Amino acid sequence: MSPEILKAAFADNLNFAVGRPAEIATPEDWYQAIAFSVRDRIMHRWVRQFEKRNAPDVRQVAYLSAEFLPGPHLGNSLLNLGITDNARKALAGQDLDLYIGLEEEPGLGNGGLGRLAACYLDSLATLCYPATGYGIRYEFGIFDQSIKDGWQVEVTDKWLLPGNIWEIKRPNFAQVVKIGGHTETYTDEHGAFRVRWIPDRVVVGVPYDTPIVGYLSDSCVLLRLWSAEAAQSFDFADFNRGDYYGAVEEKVFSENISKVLYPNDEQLEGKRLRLEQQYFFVACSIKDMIRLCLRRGSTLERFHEMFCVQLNDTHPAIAVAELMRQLVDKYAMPWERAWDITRRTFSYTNHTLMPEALEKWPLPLFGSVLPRHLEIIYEINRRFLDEVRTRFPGDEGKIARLSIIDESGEKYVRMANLAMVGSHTVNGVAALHSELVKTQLFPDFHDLDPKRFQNVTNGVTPRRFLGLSNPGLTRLIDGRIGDSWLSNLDRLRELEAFAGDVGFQQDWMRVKLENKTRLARIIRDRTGVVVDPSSLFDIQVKRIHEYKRQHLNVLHIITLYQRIKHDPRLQITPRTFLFGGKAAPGYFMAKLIIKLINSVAETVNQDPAVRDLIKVVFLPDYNVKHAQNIYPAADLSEQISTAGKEASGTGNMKLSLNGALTIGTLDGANVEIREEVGAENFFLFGLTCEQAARLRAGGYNPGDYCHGDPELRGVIELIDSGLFSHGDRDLFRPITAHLLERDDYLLMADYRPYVNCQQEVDHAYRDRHHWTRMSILNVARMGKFSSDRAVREYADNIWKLKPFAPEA
Ligand code: H53
Repeated sequence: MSPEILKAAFADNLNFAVGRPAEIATPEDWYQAIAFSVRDRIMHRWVRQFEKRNAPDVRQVAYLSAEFLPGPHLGNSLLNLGITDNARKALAGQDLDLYIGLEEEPGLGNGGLGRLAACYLDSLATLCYPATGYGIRYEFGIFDQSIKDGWQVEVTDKWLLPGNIWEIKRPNFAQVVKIGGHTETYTDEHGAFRVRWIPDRVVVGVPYDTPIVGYLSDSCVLLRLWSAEAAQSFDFADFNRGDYYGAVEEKVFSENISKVLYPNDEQLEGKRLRLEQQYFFVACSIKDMIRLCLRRGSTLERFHEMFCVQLNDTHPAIAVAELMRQLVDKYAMPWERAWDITRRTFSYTNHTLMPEALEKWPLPLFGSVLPRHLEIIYEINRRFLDEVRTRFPGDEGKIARLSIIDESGEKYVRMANLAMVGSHTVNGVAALHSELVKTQLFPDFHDLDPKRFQNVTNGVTPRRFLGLSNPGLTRLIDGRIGDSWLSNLDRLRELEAFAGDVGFQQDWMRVKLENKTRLARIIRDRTGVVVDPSSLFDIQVKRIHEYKRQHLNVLHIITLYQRIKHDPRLQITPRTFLFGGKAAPGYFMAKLIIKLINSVAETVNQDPAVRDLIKVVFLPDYNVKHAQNIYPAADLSEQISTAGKEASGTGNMKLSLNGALTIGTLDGANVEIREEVGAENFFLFGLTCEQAARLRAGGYNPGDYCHGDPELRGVIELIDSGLFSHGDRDLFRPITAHLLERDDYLLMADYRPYVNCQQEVDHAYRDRHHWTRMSILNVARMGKFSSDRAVREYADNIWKLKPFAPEA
């Protein structure tokens, strides 16, 4: 696509789509004109693929996810189309990056899980797999975070306010969804006993389609997000009676379903609306697949040959019961046949071992929203438990644990058990996690059928997280090994040959310094804190959660502060500690940790005795867009969760891919990152998962660690002294008391090994050539963590999916 053609396209769209002549066009107008031009090119590919996608023998994957976090589209689509440079030329002197930066991101997810879904769409498109991502078009995505007086303040997200050029509304594919009510039995015209669901209300799901273009691949996948609308805009009976508000109520009520994303990451919220959201998008998606299957002339007997459906965590697990309902109630298929098709259709990814994240719904709530599904789940469960009883006669404990219904106290529907029973395969998201899924989470299911368990270690797209975010490093790598590595990340290995090359190391350091200088400017503009780009950038960006242990990082910062105060001549490697991440609005401890970080920052940054040796920054509103500026500037990546708690992590991969060295525990994918990059290029500390379990089993007493370590005691006392809280000795007491009395996440036990390991980091950074060599080797050995590898594993081992043949 030549610059001239693009120039003409931009001018056309400015005139005819945006309606603003160039003389008066604002940067927002230009953004829109460029975005329309890019969308046209994506649509061209999408339309060209039509026949391939609709060929009778094409099987496709439907990726069902309550969250997608794609990030801004424009920059990435230009990159994937291979037209960034020509777009720049076409704009002759105008600032393309300014326009790219204007785009609001769709924050339709909380963190790792939603971003993973977006990376997988990028890879599915790049590798030419036929795929659709199905989800919810939340009107309000994840809240924007601002910081007031050190506390997190949530501000509503308004991503749709400027309009969304990338989506196309498809009212002709709308689906009607039932909710609530009751069921009744009847006899059909053939004399068969049947059940029908009489709902309380119906809602219409309208799909909005966003095509996602692959990297230099000629291929697109579809992101189809459902928006809830009222079945009728007004209830005319009420309206005619003059009850205007009553008439509008129904509309508002219906539209509530897709109104707002629940802002909890890994914490279940047993709210009716959340269950309705889950059912809403699942029901629309399953019906959409049935429509497509029938339209292609296939019978539903072959549904599982046309579609494989991946359940991204338990949020869409109700799909198992919904497909059964459709096949049995609507299409009158015998139960056994329907169950066979269902089991062959679904596979389930587990993303967490945290008990508070495992979804379960109180039976009365579930029954009042989905009365027919509850009956179907009882029947699935009855048949399943009969099988279990024949294999393990008399083992009532096992039966209770395997049952989809938790009957130990108040009764619940366990969504993970439903997903397990209804899927042919379950996978964890990192090698360690997948082992723990077998041994800790689902040991009884594993006994029953070990073959069903697989591992697919997560991956991230190198296009967005290196090609787009870090153009300096991308150019440097291109210069040494050519440019095809972005679609074949294993080729980064070729960089190993240059790890000891002093000239290359210098270039590498220069790029890192440029990235840090850019981030320093952003930090200054957004927080007012001035940081030195030549200091070590020590970065922890992720959701705020006690298990991720941002407060362990803070304990280290206070340790250094204390040391500097005690010894005014102390020399340490100057460091900038950078934090970013949102806390769930109802998660008190996480919000207090944010306040603690900001309070320590305020004290440390202003204290002249610190001599600028350490700076602490909390960068507000961590999201995909901001992450793209942060990863390239990191020297050190903090991956310090309690072993056994982080399922995988993906930020760990993005940071290492950008040349940060990791300080981390043997948790999640850290284990595999360390295996790949080499133990000598990774700063390991802390208890292993087994050691942690043993410690807990032996009666863990966190207070002993504190009292036995004067430096740690000093740190806790300093927090309790009110030094960081303007004399308020109680403000942070919930944190310190928890650490001394319970310490669920073993910070006290891991403190000393962590602080000592940080000392090694401090020494290592002084030898900049050696550090840079390690950094190069980290990048060179990250090939495994491409989402292309992960998606191929899903396609080959779970979905049995073939890519489209390349264009002739
Ligand atoms: O999923 C990521 C993992 C990460 C895990 C995260 C996650 C959520 O973001 C939300 C819910 C959930 O159950 C898990 O915490 O470790 O990398 C993608 O697999």
